[in-house]
Amino acid sequence: MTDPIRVAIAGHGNLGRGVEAAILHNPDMRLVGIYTRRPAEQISPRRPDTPVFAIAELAGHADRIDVLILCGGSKEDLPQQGPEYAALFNTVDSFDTHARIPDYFAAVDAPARANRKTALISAGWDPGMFSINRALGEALLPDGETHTFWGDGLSQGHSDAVRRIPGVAGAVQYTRPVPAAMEQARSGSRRMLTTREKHQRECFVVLQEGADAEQVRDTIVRMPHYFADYDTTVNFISAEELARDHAAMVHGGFVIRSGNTTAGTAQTIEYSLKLESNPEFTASVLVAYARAAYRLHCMGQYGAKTVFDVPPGLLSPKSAEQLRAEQL
Ligand code: API
Repeated sequence: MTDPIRVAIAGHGNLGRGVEAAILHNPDMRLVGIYTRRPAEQISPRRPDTPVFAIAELAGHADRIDVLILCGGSKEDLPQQGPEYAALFNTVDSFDTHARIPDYFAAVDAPARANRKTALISAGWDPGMFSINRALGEALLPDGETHTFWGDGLSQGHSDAVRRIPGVAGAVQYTRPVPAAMEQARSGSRRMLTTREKHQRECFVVLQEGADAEQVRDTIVRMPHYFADYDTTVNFISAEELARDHAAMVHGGFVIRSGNTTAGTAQTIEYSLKLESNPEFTASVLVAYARAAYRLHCMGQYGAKTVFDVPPGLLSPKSAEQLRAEQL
């Protein structure tokens, strides 16, 4: 067997912990370090022999790491870390602010290319697996309509965005699909549904002492990209309630493409996910893409890449021959 791919984690929140778990299922990869902003003694790795470092040490460790998985949030961490680390490492991240992906791609592409690194951005399930299924659906059934639904579930991205608001001590956000809209999409309807028609958003927020609840509510509901286009409810709760009632991070959803190949001949494609842990599943996707990013790098394909640029065979630990024999 060839040497394992040396993977490191930058950021040890829910996603970072999920990546640790996912690597344990992939014997061709080895976790060589967890890099964190928190004091190292506060981190207890799943495997006690996993080294923990201060994130500032990353820059000096470029020759020890084949792929760095960036596990920070899209609102504030990745816009800074993505371009910075793409100059030093092959990277994989789950940047998920859809409207900003083109700018983020450009910001990561330049340093990655200049330093002959491969940076796989916006992997996960949406963006990620759902994006692939949207593109596939449209390519296979050009005469049709695509519907994406999320939830009922806890969005990591939206929860992170609320937690960054000054005055917020803790928060979760649930994405609630509107049943009537879901029904309509599932019935094969070709009518375009608006953002507001399809989902509602519900936040549970713990305030810091002295914080102004109305101001926090206002900042949430007006936040562009995250909440402004939706009907959003904000509930204020205690830290105890947050810990007691909102620890499960279930999520999921589906992408449907309904189309016609000839008039009167309807075809439907559906891809759906039911996730008991949103971050653990996202982490599993990131780890498969870490393998692919490393292989692309070995093939001399540098710069920023997205899930659209990765042949599916590169995600699998199996060889092309094995895949042809077993899964074609
Ligand atoms: C939502 C979806 C979730 C996508 C999954 C992932 C996350 O509104 O619930 O943040 O959990 N956009 N990007």
